[in-house]
Amino acid sequence: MKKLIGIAAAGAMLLALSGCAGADGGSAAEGGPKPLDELVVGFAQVGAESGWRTANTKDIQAAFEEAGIELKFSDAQQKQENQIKAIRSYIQQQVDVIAFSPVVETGWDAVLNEAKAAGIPVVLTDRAVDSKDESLYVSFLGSDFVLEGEKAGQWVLDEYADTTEPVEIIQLEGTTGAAPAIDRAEGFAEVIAENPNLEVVASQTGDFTRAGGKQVTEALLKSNPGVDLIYAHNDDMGLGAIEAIEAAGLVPGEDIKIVTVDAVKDGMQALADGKINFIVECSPLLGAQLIEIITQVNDGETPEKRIVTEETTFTQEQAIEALPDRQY
Ligand code: GYE
Repeated sequence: MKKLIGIAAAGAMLLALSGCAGADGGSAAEGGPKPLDELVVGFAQVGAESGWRTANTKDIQAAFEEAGIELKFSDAQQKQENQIKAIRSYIQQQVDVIAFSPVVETGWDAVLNEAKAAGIPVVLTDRAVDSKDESLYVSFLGSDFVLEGEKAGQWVLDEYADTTEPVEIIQLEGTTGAAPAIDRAEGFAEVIAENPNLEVVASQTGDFTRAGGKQVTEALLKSNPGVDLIYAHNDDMGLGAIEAIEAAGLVPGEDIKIVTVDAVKDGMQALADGKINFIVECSPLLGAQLIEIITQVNDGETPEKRIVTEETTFTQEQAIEALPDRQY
């Protein structure tokens, strides 16, 4: 028994001495915490597909600047292969921490195992990965997308509470396979199922872009002339839908109601103007919290595994009130 304890203690000591940054919990790099101005973080961003993403990138870059931590930043143009390449290059450069927002949920295990083997902790920001092995990342910071979908669904449920007629809904989905597209569809479907009159008659991806939202809406308006409401997984696709609706000679917000997610400035303006009817907020301001996680990892502390962003919803009146102070 004594011997066993001795071996265990020796093992623990060895681990402590090696200072090996286990991806899980991630102790600091060898020799204890580094001064912040010596830390290097690689960030693999999704792209620049939306107003949300632009605001997110700006906020992250500003937070690093303020903290005095070096940021290596890459834009994957919404392609998983580009993100994987960027992560591999960060591993090769032996950065201290890798952070990324996975464009889709699946297909990350191989590269995340490479990061783990190299002793580089990984932080997920904004979007989740669909991996059974939670030791592949130290923390996931971002919104509860299912809840966002539920909030959108709840507004629709309330809006049509007294309707006895069928309500035709078009859903503009985000990027196929992306966590926010999957979860926002799921939360919405669950809630509107309470009223059998509410029916999603068509659902297609607009890839979270304005152009995508416009193009899909143009086509779907032709095949679904009786549509009552559009649920767009982000503001940009909703803004594209507005263009398509107006081009078809209809009035957005009246002839066809629109519900979106994000609450970026352009979306909020359209809500204030009555062209969008309701927005569920999704905050892109993740920079400060990301710095906090990185600092904890550097200090050898274990950050929270899941940090959920706090968010609200906006009606037209609330948008008018909030717009003057909106940062993004
Ligand atoms: O809602 C959308 C962006 O992942 C939460 O991605 C993010 C989503 C956001 O393109 O506008």
